[in-house]
Formats: sequence, structure tokens, C-alpha cells
Amino acid sequence: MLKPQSTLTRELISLDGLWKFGLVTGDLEEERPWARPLSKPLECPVPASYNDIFVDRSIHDHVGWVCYQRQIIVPRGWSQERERYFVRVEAATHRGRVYVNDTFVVEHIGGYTPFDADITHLVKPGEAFRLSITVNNELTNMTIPPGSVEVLTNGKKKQTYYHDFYNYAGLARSVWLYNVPNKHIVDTTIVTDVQGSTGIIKYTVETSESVSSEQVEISVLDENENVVAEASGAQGEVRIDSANLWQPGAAYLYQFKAQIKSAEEQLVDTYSTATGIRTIGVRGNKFLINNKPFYFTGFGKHEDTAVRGKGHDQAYMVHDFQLVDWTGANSFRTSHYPYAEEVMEFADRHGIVVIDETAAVGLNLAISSGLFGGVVTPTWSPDYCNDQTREVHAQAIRELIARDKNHACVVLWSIANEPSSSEEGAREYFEPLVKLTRELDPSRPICFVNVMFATYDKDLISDLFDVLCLNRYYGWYVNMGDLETAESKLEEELLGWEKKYGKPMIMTEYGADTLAGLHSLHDLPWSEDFQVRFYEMYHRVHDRVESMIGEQVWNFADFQTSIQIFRIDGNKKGIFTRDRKPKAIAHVLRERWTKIKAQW
Ligand code: GCB
Repeated sequence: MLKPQSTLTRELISLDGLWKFGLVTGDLEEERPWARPLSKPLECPVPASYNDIFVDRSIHDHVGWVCYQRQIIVPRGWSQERERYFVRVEAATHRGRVYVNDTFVVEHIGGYTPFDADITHLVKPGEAFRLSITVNNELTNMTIPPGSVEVLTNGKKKQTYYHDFYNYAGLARSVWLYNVPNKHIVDTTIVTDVQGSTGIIKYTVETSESVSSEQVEISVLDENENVVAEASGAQGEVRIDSANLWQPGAAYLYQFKAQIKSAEEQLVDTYSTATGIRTIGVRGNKFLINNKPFYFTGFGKHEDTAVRGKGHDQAYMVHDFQLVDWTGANSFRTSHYPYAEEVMEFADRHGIVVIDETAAVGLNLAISSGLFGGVVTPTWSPDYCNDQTREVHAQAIRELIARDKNHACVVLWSIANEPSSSEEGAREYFEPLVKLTRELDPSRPICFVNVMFATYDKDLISDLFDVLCLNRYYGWYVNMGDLETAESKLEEELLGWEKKYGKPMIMTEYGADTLAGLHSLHDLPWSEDFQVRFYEMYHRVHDRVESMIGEQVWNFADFQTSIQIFRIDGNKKGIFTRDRKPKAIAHVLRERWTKIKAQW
């Protein structure tokens, strides 16, 4: 699952831009939109979610398949004998199928992780072909995140889901055409360690065909491009004396360059992985980075902007990181799905610490039923989260770790957000997933993010995890507006967790909806003044509880949600508005977090 790269042995062509686009309103297999040029197509930008691009409400609300299409020319200089060609789709939300001319090539389920289509046998260098990608946005109990689709009496499909962000869909990240030599590097896995001042890189390089150990050459380059270590063989260890460590707020990246050479010493393939040398650990109630206790400050985020929806956008990415830096924050969580790989690379380069989350959100029927007093349907049951759901969830974990395992910025895997962890069946559901995650990556601690109803006396799974991540809304969803009661309830609960588990705890969500520009002398909810008082209250409590090792506010910016009576054009808990203007709280956080940062 290596991110495609342009190297001395590989070429990479961006397929981003305007694609032809159309809804599939009937049955996909009957319409076969890939089999001919789309008739009367719209034009849709890639990367972008398609929902907010067009004025037509039926596109915005469409449930089902859409088709993206464009002509591609395979470069004349590519060789079908010596190379293989792939189309890489970074994200097709939530299910994507790739077709070359009339031929189906591959299907992938899971809207936030990439996949490749091997098209070598279907195209020819110097010739054009029609590339179609059909994308389906339906969420069911066989997808992560889950949801349900019902057919209304008017024949239209209606999508329901149990998470609080709009179900944006389409090709939200880049699409690429690339080639690799027949004999190529398929994957690299890097784990780092530190002994005294020596940095250690343990590595495995997987190749498409077996090669002798002398044919795999490794070199590690520092930021001045000096070679600081060398090795050979597909598996091993390199040591770097007086290594520069990757530190929060002070990134340092080595390039781990793997090469395959032929018996005649000719270069066959080369691929570089940016590598930060650092250690992570949990000891008692502390979270250690490079053996030093770390306090997380920052955000639960979303990939969300006006018009683009979840479409990756370099300008917003850089600007968001500027704002993260401006607030003095050192971290964020990829709530509630894996983010674009460019975001992870940026965090690597700029020393921002990441809690990396799967798209397992909404595994909780008790939330909506509880909030609205409806019938509580069991979450862990054959009708909702069943064995098949768990298998899809396992696959989501596999794909997240396969994609992000080498990122220095990732210090903690979050395998789910707010599952119904106090409901019977939760333990049976989660135990195998925890085991899987630990097998896939023994080098990182793991967590899930706990929902406010599953307090320490009710939760059934927290002992399985290394770090307790809590989302709490005292003063908002409970004790609304009464910050005095909220303060004592919050402290009481945190001390309860501390006493029971003695594990490090992060407040991964806390926040209050706030309408930018609304002020109140009495600190009334929805005002900027209330948001400030709300956060000050939490921070007093965090500072009194020893096991607290971090705080990530909810949310970085206002974001779009599905239509709800308690949402006005989306969720307004942003520290910044959707167009990234600061609310009053931004300055308060900046003051607190800048001080915390200075202590690191
Ligand atoms: C939560 C969820 C988050 C919501 C938030 C809210 O607990 O994890 O996705 O957006 O509450 O604002 O209701």
C-alpha cells in the first residue's frame, strides 16, 4: 500500500481536474455507464465531494451510484514488458469500482482508504482509454461507518446514519496513474527505537519477486541529504549515531531509501520513506514520547469545507496547520476517519502529533434512542453490528495501519469513536479487534473513544486498551448551561476513572455549540462568552486530575452535519468558524496551550 511516488524508476501522473460526471438513477448493472461516453455529462472537480458542487438538490441528496469518467493517454515511453501500470484512487466514498473501457477492474469498500487498480493488461503505451470510476455512498450495517437505507413510498432511497457529520461522497482525494518496474518494492515497514544517542531503524522491505539479500540496498539520508547509514537485505536494522530525534513541535525526518539492484548492479527500483526516529510508550498514567511525559493539546478535526465538502484541498490543509500552530496546539485526532495521506505527511514534517482513527463511528444505537427517548435497539445484535460488521471493521483497521504505519506523527491508534461500550455484547465485539490491532502493530498503544453514557462503572471494554479517551459534554448535553454542577460532575467522573484504571486519560472531545458573533453578559449557551467559560471550567478540572495527559477540544472548526433539530447549518462547536475565523475562545486556548508547549 505504498503511496505512489515519482522516483528514478517510477512515473506518476496526476488525474486530478475536471471529470465528466453523472448520477446513476437506475440499476448500475443495467445502466452500465462505463460502457460508453457519459451522455450529457456534468463536469465535476476531483478531488471534491460532489454534494455541494451542484445546485441540483437531487444530486446533493442522491443515495446510490454516481459515475466519474475521463479519457487518459498512457505515456508513449512506458513499456508493457518491463512495467506494470496502476490507477490509484485515494478515496472513493464509500465504495468505488474502476473500469477501463468496457472492463471492470476492481472494487473497494471503505471510503477513506486508498486502493489500486492494476490496468497493465488492459491498456497500451501511446494509446487512449476511457477510465470510469463509479462511486456509491450507501451506508449499511456492512459498511464502516454503518447506517441504513430505506426505500420510501415515492420510490426514493433515504439514508440514515448515526454519526454527526454530513455523508459527503465522491472522489474526495486525488486519483493517479503510475507505473512501477515488474520487479518492484511493494511495501516497507519501519519501526524506530532509541538507545542513548543512537537512533535505530528496524525495517522490512517487501518485494514483488524474491530477490537475494545483496540486491536490496538501504541507505538513510539526513535532512542535508548526507548518507548517515547503510545496510543490505530485505529485513534488518540500521543504526544512526547522534541521531536527531523526531520531537513534537520539532520534527526531524530521515529519508529511508530502499533500492533493488540487478545482479549487474543496475538500479531496478527505488522508493523513499520519510522516517522520524522516536519512541512512544505508556508507563503508569503517563504517555511518553522519547521517554518524556507528553500532554496532548489540540483538536478533534474534520475534513470539511464549504463547496468541497470532504474534498482534500492544499490551501485549507496548510492554513489549518497554521491555525493549529497559532493556537499553540501540538496534536489532533483524525476524527472520525483516516484523513488524506498528504495531511499525515504534513504532520510528520511539522512535528504535529496525531491520534489516528478508523471510520468506525456511529456503532451506537443507544445515543439517538437515548437523546430522543426512542426505543433502544440493541447495537450489538444480528440486525445492526453483527459478525459481518466486525469483519468490515477489522478490514478498516488493516487498511488504516497498512497505510499509516510508517508515519512518525501517529502515536496512538483509535479503533472506534463512541461505540456503545456499556451495552451487552461490546466486549465480544471488541476483543478480537483489539487483538488484531496489536498483532498488526505491536509498536503503538491503542485506544477507543468513550461516549459520555458509558461511565467507568458501566463501560465494559476499557481494560483492553492502553489509554482512556473520553468525550464529555457536562455543561452542554447534560447540565446544560449550569457550569457549577458540570464542574463537580466532571471532576467526580474523572476521579472515578483514575481510581478504577490508573491509566493515562485524554479528554478527546469537550465543547459547546457557539454562534460566532453572539455575546451574552450572562454567559448564556450558544454565546462566545459561554464557550469561553465552558472551556475554562474544563481546564480547571483537567489541571486537578493527575492522570489527565491531554485535551483535544471539539471541534477545530464548525462543520456540516445531516439535518437535525439541534443543528443550524451544521455543528457549531468550532473554535474557528467553517471559513476559519477565530471565535473568542481561540485566544484563550492559545494562551493556555502556548504555555504548555513551552514546558515540553
Ligand atoms: C460526539 C461525537 C461527535 C459529535 C459531537 C457533538 O460525541 O463524537 O462526532 O459531533 O459529539 O457535537 O455532538
